[in-house]
Amino acid sequence: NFPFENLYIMASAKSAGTTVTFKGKDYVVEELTENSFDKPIDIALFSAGGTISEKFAPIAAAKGVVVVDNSSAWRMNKEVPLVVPEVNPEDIKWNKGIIANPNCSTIQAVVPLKPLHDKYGIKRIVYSTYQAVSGTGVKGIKDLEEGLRGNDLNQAYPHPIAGNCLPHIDVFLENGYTKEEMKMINETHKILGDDKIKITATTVRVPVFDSHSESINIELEKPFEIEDIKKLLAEFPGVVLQDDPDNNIYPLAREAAGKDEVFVGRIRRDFSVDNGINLWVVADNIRKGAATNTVQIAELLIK
Ligand code: 3JN
Repeated sequence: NFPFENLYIMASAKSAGTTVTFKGKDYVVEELTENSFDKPIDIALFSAGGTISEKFAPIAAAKGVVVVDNSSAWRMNKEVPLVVPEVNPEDIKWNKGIIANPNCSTIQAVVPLKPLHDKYGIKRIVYSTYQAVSGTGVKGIKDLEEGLRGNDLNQAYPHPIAGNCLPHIDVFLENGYTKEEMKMINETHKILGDDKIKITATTVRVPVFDSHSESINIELEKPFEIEDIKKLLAEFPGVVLQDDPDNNIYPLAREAAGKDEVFVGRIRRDFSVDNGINLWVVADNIRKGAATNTVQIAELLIK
């Protein structure tokens, strides 16, 4: 239900001429060129990879368009706000024409972390992710579909994904981490506006089609009561508490798929440290992890 007068769909020359139907109307896909933003466009939602964003976001911004960009190209740029609307909506005010949408794994993590950081102060975070193949795109989905039929394609990943867990998302860096792990660490610091938080991450691809799941271990500065944490999370916008282990209720990837919220459960004390807590956090990586968050940013811009 996003309000608009005109909608233009742009893509590479390969897709130009095809049609996209939105709200009962057909739109012909146009080729994206340097002149595309000469039209009276207020907001552009970019999701065509970092190379396209690097080139075309500044062109659009120079013409008065506000770009909401889903790639990692601009996320850590000091001139570009990195926004999750439930967490740091105020940061959109200092945009200079480009606003970055965080990585899917970061978005769903920072939503429940925000109220904890505000009330108790976060000292350290340990992220362990269980990420769906849809995060890789069509090839990832095909590898899992075919792999489940006993036919390992290995087109998206260096190893079979069916029946496996691959501790390898995006490329390996010199420090031994993957780029996905470093995205989670760096983006969390920027969104929460606090570089002092100690963070480590292990990101893992699992044979799940939709929704990323995350185990988040947190050390807080101040003591807390578990019931207060549950209440705080239940009341936070965008969070749905699913925490009733006696009735086998906890967040699940298949249930989160197709939904816009972040689901949180298995909330329990980490007895191994002072003020430690564990959360299990699940969200649709394509919705809240990408599209929903982008549209929420555009809605904030209109407001
Ligand atoms: O693998 C996932 O689950 C998330 C993938 C994200 C991704 C894939 C290719 C390029 C990104 C991202 O959003 O960080 C990028 C990128 O723009 O760097």
